[in-house]
Amino acid sequence: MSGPVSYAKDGDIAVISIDNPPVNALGQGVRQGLVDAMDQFDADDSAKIAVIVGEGRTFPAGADISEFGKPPTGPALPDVATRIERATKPVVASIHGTSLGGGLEISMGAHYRIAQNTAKVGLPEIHLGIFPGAGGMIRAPKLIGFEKTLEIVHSGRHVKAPEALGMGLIDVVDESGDAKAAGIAYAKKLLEEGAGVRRTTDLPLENPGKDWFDAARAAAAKKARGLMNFVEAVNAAEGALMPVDEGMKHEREHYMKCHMSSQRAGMVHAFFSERAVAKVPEAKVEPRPLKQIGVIGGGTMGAGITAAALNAGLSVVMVEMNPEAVARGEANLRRNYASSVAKGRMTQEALDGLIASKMTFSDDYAAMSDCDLIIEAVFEKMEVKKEVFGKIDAIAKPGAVLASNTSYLNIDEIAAATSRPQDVLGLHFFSPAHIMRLLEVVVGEKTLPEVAATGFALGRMMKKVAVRSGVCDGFIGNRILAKYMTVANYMVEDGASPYLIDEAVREFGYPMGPFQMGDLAGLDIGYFNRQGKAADRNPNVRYGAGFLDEMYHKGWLGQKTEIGFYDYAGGARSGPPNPGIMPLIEAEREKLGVEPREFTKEEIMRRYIAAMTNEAAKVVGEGIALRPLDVDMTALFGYGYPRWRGGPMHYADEVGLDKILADIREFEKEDSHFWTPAPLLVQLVEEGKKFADLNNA
Ligand code: T1G
Repeated sequence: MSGPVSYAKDGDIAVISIDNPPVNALGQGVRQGLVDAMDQFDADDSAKIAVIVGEGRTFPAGADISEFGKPPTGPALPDVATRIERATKPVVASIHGTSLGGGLEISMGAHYRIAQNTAKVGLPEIHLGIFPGAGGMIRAPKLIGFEKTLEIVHSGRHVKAPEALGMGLIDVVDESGDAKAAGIAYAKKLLEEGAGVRRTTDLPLENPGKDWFDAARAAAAKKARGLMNFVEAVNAAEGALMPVDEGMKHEREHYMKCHMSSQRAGMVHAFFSERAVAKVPEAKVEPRPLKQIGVIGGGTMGAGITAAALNAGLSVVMVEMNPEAVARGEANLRRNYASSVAKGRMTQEALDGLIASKMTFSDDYAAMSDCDLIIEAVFEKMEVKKEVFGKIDAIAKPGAVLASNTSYLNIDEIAAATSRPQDVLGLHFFSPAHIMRLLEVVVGEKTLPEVAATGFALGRMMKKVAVRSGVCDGFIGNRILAKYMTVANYMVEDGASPYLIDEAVREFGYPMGPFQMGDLAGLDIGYFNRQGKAADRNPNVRYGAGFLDEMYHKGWLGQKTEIGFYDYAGGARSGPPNPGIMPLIEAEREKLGVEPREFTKEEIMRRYIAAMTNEAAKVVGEGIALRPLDVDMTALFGYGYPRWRGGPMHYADEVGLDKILADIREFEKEDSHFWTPAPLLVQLVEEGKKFADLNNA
């Protein structure tokens, strides 16, 4: 037998090995190979028992996701699991590494399961917009019951072998580190004991009743955040109570609804893109070593970056202006761990120990002279940044990487304030920096590849999704954000209520709307930003922020003042609309001479998406983002874009670039300054291409 599955003998034991690196995904060749191996095993009279094992680092980690969306090729995975189960002699699955999704489903098709104690098993399909669809919803309940099945399916978590043993998902845990030898030894033991075929689907299963399933559906719908697979998984699980063939068919029907959905396409795009963002030109360059970093500023951002660095195992020197500010910085840092301590995830002693062993606090820049990387998180003003970088330049050791956490300022200009612009880059963290996954690595004109590589290395250590960005106002994320926020403001002036806009954006799948987000971030930030740019403002460009300036002057800054677009009386995190907002907006419309008109939620989203897509296309066209997928991951991990829509560029492909361009051209008639079509968008439409074509280039 050739191909990724081999059939060998160890005495009267058939050893069926899967060899499809890197993760032994169950692609067509593996599926066919397993069916052939089962046929050979059944026909092989000298074989009394079979062991299925993965070569290399793991048992199969699931279906081959890269086949999704392509025409299906047989045999189908559910039939493979069933073929294994229907073997006429016992079959053992010997698991090491990760047995996930379809990998666990074929293990459950086997009659016995042994796992290395370091192995992890799970059904993570929920993260791909689907649920286990190769008999997993039929067999798992028979092994561990409905409740636990839904818990591991809905969480998608990796279950460590000892826990899986306790649940009954596997039969034996082995510590030898050799899955093949352990599988063979277990098979021998089973033969000696006279163990026979033990089909999972033959096991008895108690019906918890319709009310139980209805309650499970209601609970799943709550967790789903717009995804259909949560409830469909519960529907499929009911198939476990049916005769096996009928149950498998039932599971398949519900599974295919998810598999064929755009939600699945979005989630799979996110899976691959999350990994592809790391594939940057600098990825092959050796980064500089990182052990100790310096953080300038102990405010929200600096304390968040410090916590992220500590969690990554780094030592940190935090520098503030004076002893009082240093004390506040330490308090801010400790506050980042408060909920971990309160919830018992970390003891107070462990936190004190971490801070004592890894932290240095100082009000003197010289304390950072031995740091491998120094990052500033000070006030967002060019003069301030330049002064800080001049001071860093004076004390940093040769070869230290100098980073700015600015969210929009020009990195090249900041770098020019030092004698070593080649060592300077932007590391744009998102607040709270120890929680938010996105890190924009901003590569300046003179930044050396090894310096950029060090930024990515820091991202990896911190488990961030690091996206490479070029230099422009706002980089990838904030530059695009500025455009869709502006269009939201324009719509408010033209007649839409901010509450309707927030609702439309939430219904699209964002956790909050743009005005809720403004309240959360603080409306003074936008105000100062507008003030800073006032001198350069093009008078032909519509302003659109008059009502926001009015709010600033009234002190309605959002959550921090307990009133903004919404009322946060008593420090609440959400609240009813501020009754003063609509009169304020109406007065502004009157001042501007605007006759307000009706907006539907659909129209709101058309404009919102058009603004987002157009700016994103400019960001890609200008080479600020390497590929459309880099924009998608920025939006997902930094801006709350719904993962199941894949990202703004993936979604634009799905809507149709021609449709979006037609919208932009229609809006351009009203305001040609704001709505200039992106050259890349025009080009792609003319060539009949999609953004996805640029990802694959
Ligand atoms: N299919 C295709 N490629 C895969 C893959 C898969 N299932 N899993 C990983 N890869 C690629 C990945 O893109 C990367 O490629 C390389 O392998 C290493 O991955 C019917 C239908 C196993 C825990 O959801 O969670 O079964 O970037 O960098 O950090 O019910 O990969 O090197 O080119 O992530 O060591 C269910 C998905 C499938 C598991 C390893 N299974 N994989 O993590 O390495 S759906 C999953 C993972 C299913 C049935 C349904 C992780 C991992 P490249 P990596 P890692």
